[in-house]
Amino acid sequence: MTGPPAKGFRQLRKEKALQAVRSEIIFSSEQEQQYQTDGYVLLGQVLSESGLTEARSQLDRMIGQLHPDLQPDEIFSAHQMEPWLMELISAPALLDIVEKAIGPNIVVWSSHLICKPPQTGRAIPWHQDATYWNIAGKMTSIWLALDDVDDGNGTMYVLPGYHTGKPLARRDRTDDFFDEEINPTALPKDVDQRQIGYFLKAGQAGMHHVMIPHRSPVNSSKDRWRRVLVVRYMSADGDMALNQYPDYRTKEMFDRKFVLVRGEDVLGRGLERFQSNELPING
Ligand SMILES: O=C(O)CCC(=O)C(=O)O
Repeated sequence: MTGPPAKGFRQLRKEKALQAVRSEIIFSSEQEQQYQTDGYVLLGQVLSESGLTEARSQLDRMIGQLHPDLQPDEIFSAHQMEPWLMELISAPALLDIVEKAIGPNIVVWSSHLICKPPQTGRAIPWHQDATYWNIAGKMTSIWLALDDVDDGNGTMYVLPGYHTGKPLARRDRTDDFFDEEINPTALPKDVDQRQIGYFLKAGQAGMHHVMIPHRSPVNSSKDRWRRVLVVRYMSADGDMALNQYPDYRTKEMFDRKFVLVRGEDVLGRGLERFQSNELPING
């Protein structure tokens, strides 16, 4: 049983005059510079009020359908089966920002809904994404809060300026979810002072570089969820690396699909193309 088919924002838009991603997000040259220098940048309010309400309700439906063996922080690449998510992550206003980071030919490489329930939401140790993924090429992640997030409910922390050097030394962990972490001796001694927390309101987002060290604590709050969508975008000429993920509803494995959401399939790989229909409501 997987429940009724999910609708896309496209269909919901017709029904409810919905525009999920605000078309007037500003991404200034100072923000672009900050991304280059620090390896992350905050983007302000990305979702419209109606977009946030709709995304939360879709996500709650999905969490209700979650396979009992999976945790709510293990919903991988659900945009491949959830049209609303595919449309959200390919909204032109978001891609305009992603383009500043990785160029004009953009593939959705994966997405991850990392939802931490109150009291039980897990920590993620310091790590650099690229060292896990066996990829090469320009890549960036949009981190979108669907709840207000802070230290208490397990937000993310980044270590600015550490995305340009060699990968930091790692050590093994005995944990299925995260089997490696940056060795604490490779982090600066004053990491607690240097780290920057994403203390965001629901609907706000940040963008982080694939090599920036980052982590998140447990959700220690009594009753606040931490629901976050992370989307990984890669330049269409990148080295993409095959992978499989469990379907969040059935645990059946499916192949990661590389979806071209802007620009050209420059290496002629036969990438599937998806074009968002999201336009301003009055457009
Ligand atoms: O959101 C988090 O808790 C961590 C996110 C993360 O590890 C990532 O975006 O790569």
